Order: sequence, then C-alpha cells, then structure tokens
Amino acid sequence: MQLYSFFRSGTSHRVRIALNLKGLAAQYMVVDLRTEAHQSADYKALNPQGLVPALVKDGMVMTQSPAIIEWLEETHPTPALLPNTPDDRARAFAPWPPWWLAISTPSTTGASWNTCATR
Ligand SMILES: N[C@@H](CCC(=O)N[C@@H](CS)C(=O)NCC(=O)O)C(=O)O
Repeated sequence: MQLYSFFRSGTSHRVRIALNLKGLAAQYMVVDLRTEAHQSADYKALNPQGLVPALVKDGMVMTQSPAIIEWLEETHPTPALLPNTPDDRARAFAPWPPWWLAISTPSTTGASWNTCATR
C-alpha cells in the first residue's frame, strides 16, 4: 500500500494512526502541500479532489480519510478500532462527530490548506 500524505496533514495523521493500530505498513508518498504538489497534474490524476490523504492498494485509489479508515476497518477487522455493538459505537462517536462526518471537504487552497501547509 502507498499512503499519499504530508506530515503536517491532520487528516493524513488519522489514517497513519489507523494503519499503525492495525499493524499495517504503507509506503509514505510525500505530497508537499508547501509546494502545492497536491495541485499538480500528476497528483490530480491520482486524486482529482487534490487533497491528501489518498491510499492506494493494488491500483485502487481511496480518498477521504473517514472512508479510508472505514475500508481499513472492514478489510482488517482485527484489532477493531470501534466497539462491536451499535450502542457502544454510538457512545464512541458521540464526542467526536466532526472527526467522522468530515467526509467531503473540497480542495480550497484556503482554510484547510493554511492549517496543513503553514509556511
Ligand atoms: N475530508 C477530507 C479532508 C482532506 C483535507 O482537507 N486535506 C488537506 C490536508 S489536511 C488538504 O489536502 N488540503 C489541500 C487543499 O485544501 O487544497 C479528509 O478527511 O480526507
């Protein structure tokens, strides 16, 4: 697997944390937000959203950190990141809705870019 990401990207941290908790290795493919590599034609061919992270597995490109983490959880269920009952999952998510619901963030080269790529 290859994880296209950047060390200052919080959404990339989420995926790295999930990979580490599950004991999975992924090659770190640097997408330097400071040089706007995420806007390059090469990277947009991989991820037209122009955002990091993107996880590539056997040619399949996955984007959006919650979707990537859900895929990791479903394809590598042990160890589980989430409790195994609906009630416990509801309790687990209650304090963190923005973490899980931030599914769709358009590339803005604005707020999120400034957060992740402060020069
Ligand atoms: N909802 C997306 C957000 C991804 C995101 O905003 N990534 C930032 C880095 S932390 C980015 O690539 N920003 C570039 C831009 O906004 O142009 C996710 O969770 O993966």
